[in-house]
Amino acid sequence: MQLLPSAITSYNHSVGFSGKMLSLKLLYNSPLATLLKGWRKANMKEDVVKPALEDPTLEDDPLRREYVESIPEAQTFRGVLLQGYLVPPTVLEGLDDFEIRDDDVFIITYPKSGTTWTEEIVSLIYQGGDVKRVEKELLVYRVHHLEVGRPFGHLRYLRKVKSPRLMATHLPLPLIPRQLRQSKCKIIYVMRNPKDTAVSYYHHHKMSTFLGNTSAAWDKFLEHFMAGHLVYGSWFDHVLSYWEFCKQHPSNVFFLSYEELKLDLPGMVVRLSEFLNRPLAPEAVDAIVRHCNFESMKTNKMVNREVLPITDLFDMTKSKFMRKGIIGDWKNYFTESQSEAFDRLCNSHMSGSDLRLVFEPEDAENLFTTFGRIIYNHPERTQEIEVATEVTEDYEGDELSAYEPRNCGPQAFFQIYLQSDPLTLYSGD
Ligand code: PPS
Repeated sequence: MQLLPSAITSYNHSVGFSGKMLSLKLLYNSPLATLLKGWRKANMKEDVVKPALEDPTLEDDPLRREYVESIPEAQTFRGVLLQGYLVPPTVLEGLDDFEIRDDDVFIITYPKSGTTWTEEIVSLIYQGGDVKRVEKELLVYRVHHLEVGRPFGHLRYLRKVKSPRLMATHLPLPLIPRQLRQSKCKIIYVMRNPKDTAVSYYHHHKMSTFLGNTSAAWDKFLEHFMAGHLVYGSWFDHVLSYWEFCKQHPSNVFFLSYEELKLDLPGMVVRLSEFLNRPLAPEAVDAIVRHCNFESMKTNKMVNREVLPITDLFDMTKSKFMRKGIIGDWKNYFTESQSEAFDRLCNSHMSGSDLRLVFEPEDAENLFTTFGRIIYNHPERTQEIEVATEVTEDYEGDELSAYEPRNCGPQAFFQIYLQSDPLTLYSGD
């Protein structure tokens, strides 16, 4: 995952390596690693972190078992599947009590939803848009990752990072530190439509050593995605619980979508900077937009994973990290019947939610032109809902009716708002 380089570079600092000298396989397959594994296993707190293959329910679920077996050192953290490489169980065990500072900023995502993009934007917002201040420093040194880190002392390292700490995690809501669940700092949650997320994650599995460099066919991978088998769990659980959380903590949680970044990068940079109380001059916004468009990020070695102090983290012959960067690539992968089955799954998961999913670039554009956002969100929420309601009345249907079966219209927003507890939404709980 995007998080891993941070771990490697942190580890590199800690052990004094420089250059491409580390190897994941070496780290995890040396005699020392075997000893360490034995020690950890003996010291694991029961019921918090477990070797995933010891889950007895896998016996009755050969499809899930097949996936779990493909992930090196797979583990579960309070029931959610995580990769084993560079996610130390000791870190996971200490996360609940990890102290959050009021001026921390957390970027939270399901993998492949636009994490790196948002990290680079936020990092630049904190540099006032001064691109020179980030062009020689790997992103992983600027945005620190919560659960993925050096084999020893990762949490200690995070505690020492100077404020304001920019941080990131892929962990689902019930697993993040308690004080983060209490919304003690600013959180940016980024969502991407699940069909494109699945395609991007599919390629990520192929290229990533820590995900087993799988050669699984797309059809099989999609089955795993739809069943919620993948590392970091079900997309629906992840997104829906954070969406409810956002509505309960509107001033501290900004819910953003990948599609919105694609459709209006300057507008989203401004909104993010205002949310973070770091307003930018127009020239600074322009600089960030130029720096963060896909073509720039694709060739930017500070973010594109081509420069990493480890030799076998990614196999870039299988896929590039900055792969396509578009809305709607899913159409090149989903068959018609897969797409229909996926829509049915979405409808069943999303039927109680007012959160909108947009799969077609044209739909995204229409919504964006109409409402100014795809997602309703504080602080403009009230105003947007007013606008949305007016537009609905004028509309007589067509564009909006496409969303009504999913109960995602503006009226549904009122029905659902503040009714549910995001933590209980999570089926893994
Ligand atoms: S990770 O590994 O979870 O951190 O990956 P993440 O960074 O969340 O997502 C990677 C996808 O985001 C795309 N990306 C971008 N798209 C458009 N513009 C910009 N600037 C940009 N930066 C990253 C990246 O290409 C991956 O998507 P796919 O669809 O695979 O191309």
